[in-house]
Amino acid sequence: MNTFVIGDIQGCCDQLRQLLQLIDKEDPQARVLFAGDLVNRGPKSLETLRLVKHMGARASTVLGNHDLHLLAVANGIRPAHRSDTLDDILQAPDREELLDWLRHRPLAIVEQGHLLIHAGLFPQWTAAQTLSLASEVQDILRGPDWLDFLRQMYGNTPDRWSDDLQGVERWRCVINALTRMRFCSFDGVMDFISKDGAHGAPEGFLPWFDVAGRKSSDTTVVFGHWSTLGLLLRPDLISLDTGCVWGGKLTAVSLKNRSVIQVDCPQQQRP
Ligand SMILES: [Mn+2]
Repeated sequence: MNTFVIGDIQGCCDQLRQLLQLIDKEDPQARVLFAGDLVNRGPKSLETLRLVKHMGARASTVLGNHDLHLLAVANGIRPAHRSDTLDDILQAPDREELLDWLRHRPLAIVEQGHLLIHAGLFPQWTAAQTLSLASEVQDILRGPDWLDFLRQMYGNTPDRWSDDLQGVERWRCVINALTRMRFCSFDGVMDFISKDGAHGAPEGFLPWFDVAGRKSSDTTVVFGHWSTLGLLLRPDLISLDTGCVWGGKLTAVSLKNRSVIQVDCPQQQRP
């Protein structure tokens, strides 16, 4: 069976439908994985959420920072941002069902030997440790105290991993890496400022996946989140965010043979 992974959709549901049609032509049974950020900034977040949820067991998605932002805004924990396009979800009759479904999505998935996350990993994490840490935070998001955690989730510290971190600091560090990280220093400090491409690293930082000795390098890591990096296909990496919402493309890559399917997208937002 073939599995396709799809990058950040951000509410560009028309392009998602086009892409799914092209995938169906290749293999109507194919499984579909999403790298997160299903919603926000694009025009049709509600339709996108409904579509992916409706795909049921055929599809899986990991949570991205925009998906978490939706949960925070819907619960009055974060103010809506000027460029947010989440109102259609917030006013939908099925909003609670959709938000509840979203909250139960994982932060990391392993499939066919590939590790799927939204953004990045610390260099000292193995693939197995990443899954285990993701599962700790998933349990919190799915548990009775999830709103308490969401209230304390935002913040840029601690910005380096330690196995000794406990409680909220531990979970915040994990979720920031998995859903926000782009650059990391040689000794494992996350940067939260630069959104540039691989050559725009702040002094002393480099793309998280190029840190020497990265312990997850024996597993192919698949991720989105980084539109200025674009499509990157390496033996150890698949980077999928090709800037759909910014007028780039929406991309699917086959995990079986790495064939690439892309749909052109009209510009919905200005950087
Ligand atoms: Mn993102």
